[in-house]
Amino acid sequence: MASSELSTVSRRRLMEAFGALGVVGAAGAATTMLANPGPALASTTTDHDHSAATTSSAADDEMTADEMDAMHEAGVLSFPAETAGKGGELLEYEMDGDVKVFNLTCSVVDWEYLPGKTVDAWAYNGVVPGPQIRVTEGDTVRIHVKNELPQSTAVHWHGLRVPNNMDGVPFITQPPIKPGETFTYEFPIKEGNAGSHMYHSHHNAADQVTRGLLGAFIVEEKDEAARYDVDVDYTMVLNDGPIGAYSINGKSFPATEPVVAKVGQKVLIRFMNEGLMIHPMHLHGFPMQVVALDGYAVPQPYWQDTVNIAPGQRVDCIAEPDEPGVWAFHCHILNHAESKHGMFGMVTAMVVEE
Ligand SMILES: [Cu+2]
Repeated sequence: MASSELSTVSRRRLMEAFGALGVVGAAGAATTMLANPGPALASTTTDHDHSAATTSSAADDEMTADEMDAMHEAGVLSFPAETAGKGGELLEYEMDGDVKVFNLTCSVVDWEYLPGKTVDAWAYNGVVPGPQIRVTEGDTVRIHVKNELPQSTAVHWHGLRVPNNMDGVPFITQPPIKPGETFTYEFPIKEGNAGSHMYHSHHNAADQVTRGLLGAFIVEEKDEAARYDVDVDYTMVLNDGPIGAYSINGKSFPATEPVVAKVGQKVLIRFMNEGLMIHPMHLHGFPMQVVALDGYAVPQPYWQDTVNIAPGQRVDCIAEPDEPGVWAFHCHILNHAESKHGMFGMVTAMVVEE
């Protein structure tokens, strides 16, 4: 399903759900929202850029309850708000003999993380997160990394068991990839290294990664019977920093994408934290079974409704929704998710249909 199609369909479903719940307070609001979806609403009725959201001001303190409610409502009703650009789509490759050949170009792009709000993101192939690399144990990959940034860079394959000289750390395992240069990584994907991994800059990384040089690198088991048996396979890359302060897959609420599932389905969430802070992700409605940490199956899966993901960690969880509805799904460090102006940042929803 194309992303724009998903976004449109989900907005209609959400409006139906909100209507059924009596959430739409102002008379005719639902009709208005449907006629004038997301972006215009979000940019004209309220300011969802909460980069400094945790600070209070006299103006905030003077807000009436109705004014505050109106800002909260406008944010929710514009979800999922449309923005340009979608990261994390599968990266295509070409075969050279038995080798899967990928191309990544690092450059600075205008990235719209909220309707009408853009930031100079540092991106792989123009998107945040970078495109998802998905391969199989036993493959050999070759990845050409072209640097069009104003700084040097290098790519670390986080969680992958690569030969030392492919590890992507300037001055430890390779020279930095200078502006204008291309560096080629090539390594076999070892058996036993299946799981949810990542790739990101390992040069001036606190800056380069949080600006957007990050992506998912997923390795499937060679044995198909050993792979996850799920209906939805969703990767959720968390980040904090220049892109809207707090983001999920490169977007801030209400421009985040809902996870859509049906009652009874198994929903795999691959949490990945590329930010500088911990993010305890809380799913309303039902717990998630933690099945793997950093790509390795846990000896005994366990249930949580709030899954803490530290920087660098990946946590694979399977939820089995049993109640339909729109279920909030957010970081539970509450000032990563909500201010007086409404929800923002690290917030999305799981939309469960009958
Ligand atoms: Cu958080």
